[in-house]
Amino acid sequence: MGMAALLLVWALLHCTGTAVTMVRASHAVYPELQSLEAEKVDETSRTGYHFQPPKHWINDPNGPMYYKGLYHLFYQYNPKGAVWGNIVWAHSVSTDLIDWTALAPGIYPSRQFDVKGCWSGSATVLPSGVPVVMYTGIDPDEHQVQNVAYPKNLSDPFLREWVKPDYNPIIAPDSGVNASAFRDPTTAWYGPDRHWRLLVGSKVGGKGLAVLYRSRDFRRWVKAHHPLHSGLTGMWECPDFFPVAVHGGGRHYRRGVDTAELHDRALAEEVKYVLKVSLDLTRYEYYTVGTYDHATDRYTPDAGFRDNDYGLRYDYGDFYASKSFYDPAKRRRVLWGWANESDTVPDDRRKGWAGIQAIPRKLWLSPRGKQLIQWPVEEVKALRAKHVNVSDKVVKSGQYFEVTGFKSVQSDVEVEFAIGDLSKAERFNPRWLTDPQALCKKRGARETGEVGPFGLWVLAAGDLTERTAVFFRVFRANSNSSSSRLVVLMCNDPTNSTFEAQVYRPTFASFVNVDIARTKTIALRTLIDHSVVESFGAGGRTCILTRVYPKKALGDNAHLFVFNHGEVDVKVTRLDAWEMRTPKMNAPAQ
Ligand code: DQQ
Repeated sequence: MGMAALLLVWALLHCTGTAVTMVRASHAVYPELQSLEAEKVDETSRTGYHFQPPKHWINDPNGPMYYKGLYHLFYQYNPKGAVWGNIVWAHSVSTDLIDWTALAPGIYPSRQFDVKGCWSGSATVLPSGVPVVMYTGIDPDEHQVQNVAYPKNLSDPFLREWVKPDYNPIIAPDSGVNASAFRDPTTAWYGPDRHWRLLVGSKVGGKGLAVLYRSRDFRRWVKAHHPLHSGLTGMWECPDFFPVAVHGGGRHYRRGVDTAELHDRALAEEVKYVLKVSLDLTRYEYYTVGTYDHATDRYTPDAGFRDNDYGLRYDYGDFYASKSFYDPAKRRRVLWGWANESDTVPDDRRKGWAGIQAIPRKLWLSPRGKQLIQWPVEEVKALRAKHVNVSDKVVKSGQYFEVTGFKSVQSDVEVEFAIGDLSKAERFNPRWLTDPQALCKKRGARETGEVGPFGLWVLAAGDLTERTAVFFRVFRANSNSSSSRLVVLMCNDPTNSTFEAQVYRPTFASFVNVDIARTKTIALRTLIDHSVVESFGAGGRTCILTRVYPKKALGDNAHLFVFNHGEVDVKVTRLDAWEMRTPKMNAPAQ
């Protein structure tokens, strides 16, 4: 059963007395709850340094951009309640991606072409420097149409007011398009033929589509004869298409490339392209890296990238509807993604809020071009406060220790493990290759092994009755041969994260693309923030975000441990952990 179906069943089981229907947006809809204002905000599990508004429901990040010294983040928001509905583009600004100021919603239903909702979309900064947002409006017939909006006052760096031209919608579903599956326009790019291009997510039957449109003037858009790409994975939401620098291209490969530079021929030699889609059916995303032919408008994933449900993901946990943008101030590509709650709808009503954004991540192509790498933006380090350190500490088989002297409930932890004897790694069954999540469930943190499980218990009660495990396990792909390959599994196991029985607690996992036989070490960075555990394995090669709701491991009662349930000893070569300060998180503008 897919994740969406599971969530629906789970919602039905746990929301007795609450009418639930699935609408075409694929978010669960609770008509009688969506306009019930939060009476109070329960702070118990609220995050400290992850992006969230003071109350109510949020989902997808929209139209991120940098303009006149400010980072802008819009996001899907219900101003009236803690469940999905009444969707507007809430708007926040920041000088550093850390401290955020809340402005009034930027885009909200006001015209026929968006009267029933302003859904996801993107920003494009035109060569003239004018930013445009393109978004999906829901019209009176509940058709999904694409609209543009321009800033009212270009000299206002806050871009507070947006004007929707009368000529909207600029793209309406034609007869060949499913009008209830036609949404989430991308940032536009400019081709050598002087045409703008953009993608709209859609589907035909079971096939997901990135429908391509072209325009000379950003006003009249014409559908191309073929989509940029498609796949048999159901509806494609929130497509994202952008260039990434390749290693050895002469410039620094970690730098970002602007979509607006796509037509630059010299640069074209030095870039690959990323196509990411969000799968409505499973609520997971996947991406491929490939080549894009400007002349034919064809995108071809490179060999080795699985172009289906088993494809690579930015994040193997709770991370959806993501969107990247090019940051000209630091010449980097930055990725935003929405992390939904894993608690129940009654919990969200009681809390008065639901949803956060993951920490913005810098994203680049790995040196060999085999995957993307992500790392929390460097600005996050400015939040680091009290620091503790552990070095060269051996964790013997079956042992664990607590990292003391700091408060870990809101912290940033970097640790490196050295493995004593890799020759003892357990045999890997090739059947596991396609389903690391099932493997993690089968071999959870409590299952002892040979090399691993070892890792962190975070948001743990002092007596360990509550704990979330982030850990590694190493396997040997071919038992007796000296040429056998080692397979590293990274897992997130929240099975024991809370006493609260109703909470959804999936294990999340993926394999980590590292040559551990050579390095003999593996690194982990985990951002812990009350109800979110956001982990970056092997320098950002594998990322897993999970939401957890401890009852006991709260505030000063939340502890951090290092554990080793493998037969083989591991050594913590270094562990650095910092308490994290709370930034200004969406205080209203004065
Ligand atoms: N959320 C938006 C849609 C998008 C979906 C509606 C993805 O535009 O397809 O809130 O989470």
